[in-house]
Amino acid sequence: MGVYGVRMVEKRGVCNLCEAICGLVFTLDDDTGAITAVRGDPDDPLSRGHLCPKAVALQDVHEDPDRLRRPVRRHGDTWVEVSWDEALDAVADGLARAVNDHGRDALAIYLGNPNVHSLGSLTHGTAMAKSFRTRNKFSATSVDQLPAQMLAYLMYGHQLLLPIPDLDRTQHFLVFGANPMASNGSLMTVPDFPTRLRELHRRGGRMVVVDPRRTETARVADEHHFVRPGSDAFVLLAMVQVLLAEDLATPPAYVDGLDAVRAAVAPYTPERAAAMSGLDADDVRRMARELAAAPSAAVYGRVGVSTQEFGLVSTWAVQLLNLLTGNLDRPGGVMLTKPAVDVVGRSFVGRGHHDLWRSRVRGLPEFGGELPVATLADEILAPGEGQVRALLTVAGNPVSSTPDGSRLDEALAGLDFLAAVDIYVNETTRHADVILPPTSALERDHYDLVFHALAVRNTARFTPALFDKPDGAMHDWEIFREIVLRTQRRLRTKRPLRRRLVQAARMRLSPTRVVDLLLRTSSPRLSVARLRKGPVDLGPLQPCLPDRLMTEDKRVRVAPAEVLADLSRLESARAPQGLVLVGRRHQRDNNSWMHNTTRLTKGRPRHRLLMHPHDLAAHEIADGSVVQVKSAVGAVAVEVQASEDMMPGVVSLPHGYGHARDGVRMRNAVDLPGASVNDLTDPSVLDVSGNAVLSGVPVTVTPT
Ligand SMILES: Nc1nc2c(c(=O)[nH]1)N[C@H]1C(S)=C(S)[C@@H](COP(=O)(O)OP(=O)(O)OC[C@H]3O[C@@H](n4cnc5c(=O)[nH]c(N)nc54)[C@H](O)[C@@H]3O)O[C@H]1N2
Ligand SMILES: Nc1nc2c(c(=O)[nH]1)N[C@H]1C(S)=C(S)[C@@H](COP(=O)(O)OP(=O)(O)OC[C@H]3O[C@@H](n4cnc5c(=O)[nH]c(N)nc54)[C@H](O)[C@@H]3O)O[C@H]1N2
Ligand code: SF4
Ligand SMILES: [Mo]
Repeated sequence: MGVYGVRMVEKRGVCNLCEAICGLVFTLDDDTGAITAVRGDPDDPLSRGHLCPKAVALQDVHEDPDRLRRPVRRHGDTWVEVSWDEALDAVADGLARAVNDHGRDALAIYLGNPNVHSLGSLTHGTAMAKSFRTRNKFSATSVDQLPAQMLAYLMYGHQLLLPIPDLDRTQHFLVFGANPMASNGSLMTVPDFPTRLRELHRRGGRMVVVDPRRTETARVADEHHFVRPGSDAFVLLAMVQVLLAEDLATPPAYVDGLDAVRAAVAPYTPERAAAMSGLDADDVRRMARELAAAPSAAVYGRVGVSTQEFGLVSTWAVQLLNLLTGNLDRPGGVMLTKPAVDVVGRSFVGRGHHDLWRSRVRGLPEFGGELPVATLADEILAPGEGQVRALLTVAGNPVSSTPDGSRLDEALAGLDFLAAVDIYVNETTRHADVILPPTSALERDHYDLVFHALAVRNTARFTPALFDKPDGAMHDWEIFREIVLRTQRRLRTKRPLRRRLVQAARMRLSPTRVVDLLLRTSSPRLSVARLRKGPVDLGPLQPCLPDRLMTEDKRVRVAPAEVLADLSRLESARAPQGLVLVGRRHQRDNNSWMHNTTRLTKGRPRHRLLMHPHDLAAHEIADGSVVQVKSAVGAVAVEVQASEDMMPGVVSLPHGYGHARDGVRMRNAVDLPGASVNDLTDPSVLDVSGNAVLSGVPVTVTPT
């Protein structure tokens, strides 16, 4: 019984918005079923009661009248609700027509970020994507963590063998290009970073941050260094060079290629790093020595390190620092996880492969079956055999999230057919012929297959849907199943009947059933029924190398040829003249969506260009004025804000804004169109992994 005689019930749930995967407790009015409160679950062994403002906004998304609940078809500029049957048939017709008329590669697919946050996407969405057998598969991976996955594949033998900072035990945390105070961590599932950092300080540990902006994380660090965007490789390699030159390296026995590393890093001295990066040579040397001297240390690099011109080399250098200081696989260092459902060990996710085929227009190599999304517009626009004619996007917004979004925006308008599985009309799905909206996150069962495998502690949690599936709604996995079955039926070249039957049977198994089977056959043996009683703590990360390596000889390849070859490109890098642009995230932003919840958007606008006062003065720009920011590919008008937190020479704009195109306001935003930073980022410049370069973009800023 609650207050005023209103009957309240509490239900466990989860926030699937970011990688922290916080366990939640929802309070519901038992009579109306309405959510009356959301709080962090204090009994959750991973998130320990944490939540951020976005969790509360899950309710806003759920209740948002602009969230699509029925499939819609576009008629000119208007959307018409249609039945599921009509919508699914129209999608299958459109996709199959492209394949029948122009071949399999004429159908492209783009998988956006929320796919990794939905159980149904992982169990059924990836199977759907595979079933198309197109070479034109794209995802948010290549605007995010592709260098990390490629390097894990090259060094450790599996794209998801990603060593995770053992944050709860480390004594020294060295962070390059990440802002976990705002992002809550990435490739490091770490709910409640602020408390965990306080604990680190309490046990005498230190955090050092290297970032071109004095971020929320830099502010609470023991030491912060500005770094010129894109120059991390010079700093990181110089640190490796110091470790080796000063005989401070203590690598494990199971590594191959150390001599090649020694030779490769020899030219990268702290003095050279200083000239390129703006850090002090003595600081670089000291940082290397302190790393070697720390009882335990974890070096961590994230979006700022991977979405830049030398993403793969920088990511490699981060791994080398951990490995050479003996911190790989050491408590308090960086460790591999052992989740209840071991997606790596059980081959739920493949090891990866590289360069099995190349993109048609630019000849860019695939990784793990995907091509760099920076070239999606080329594949749509360039005529010829294999041209993309139809596109299916799932939970993505590449017009806002990938480089030169404006060009992609134009390209999408020219497609024969575009279908989207999405809950909003956004900058991308507005071009769709049909949008298929799945149930909301609160209407779905969840078990986190991906982020348990990237977490700072081994735990297992299953959360049943908070609300029943409403009448006339479909779960995402049901939509994927129908797309596969209906499209296959229409294809002229059919796959063998047996394979189709096996596939159909698989697609009929619900995600919860799949997870249950996986849990029951894992060690320790768990089940969905067991986890319905509450989450299970499997303890801190455990040493497991070299056993867990997936290379054939169970040895780490520390000098992959692909990385060494890219050093020649690094050799020719020049420190940029003029201003460069970097991105930023705010705790109350979530990539390109959720700008339509007032709870998250009220207050001062956050989409301004930050610029150092000296730079403003040098360019004769007044604080608060509207400026034009121009790059090689485009220009946007934004308000500028003076900020001492910026490194001089660097300006910062958050991504995910730009919600009005051609004067049309999208339904994923209320009153703050802002400008899209990806109208400035340049798809012609890529990291060798194929990852987009979103950081260190040369720009000019002029008064308007
Ligand atoms: N310049 C610049 N660009 C960036 C970045 C940057 O730092 N700077 N960051 C990059 C990174 S790290 C990422 S991950 C990408 C993200 O880029 P994307 O994945 O392309 O885009 P999101 O903004 O995450 O859009 C997700 C869409 O999914 C929809 N959605 C939400 N929940 C669901 C659901 O449950 N089911 C379905 N079907 N749809 C749903 C939302 O309506 C939204 O339109 O952006 C990248 N782009
Ligand atoms: N609130 C919130 N949380 C999120 C998200 C969100 O949109 N909002 N998105 C989620 C997603 S999809 C992801 S991938 C993660 C990302 O998680 P993080 O990587 O922690 O997030 P960012 O804020 O992008 O941090 C990148 C940092 O790199 C810095 N940087 C830019 N260029 C360089 C460079 O060349 N060198 C160095 N050393 N630093 C550089 C930037 O100033 C920025 O501080 O966050 C996740 N969590
Ligand atoms: S940190 Fe915030 S957005 Fe991320 S999972 Fe937790 S509550 Fe959700
Ligand atoms: Mo991301």
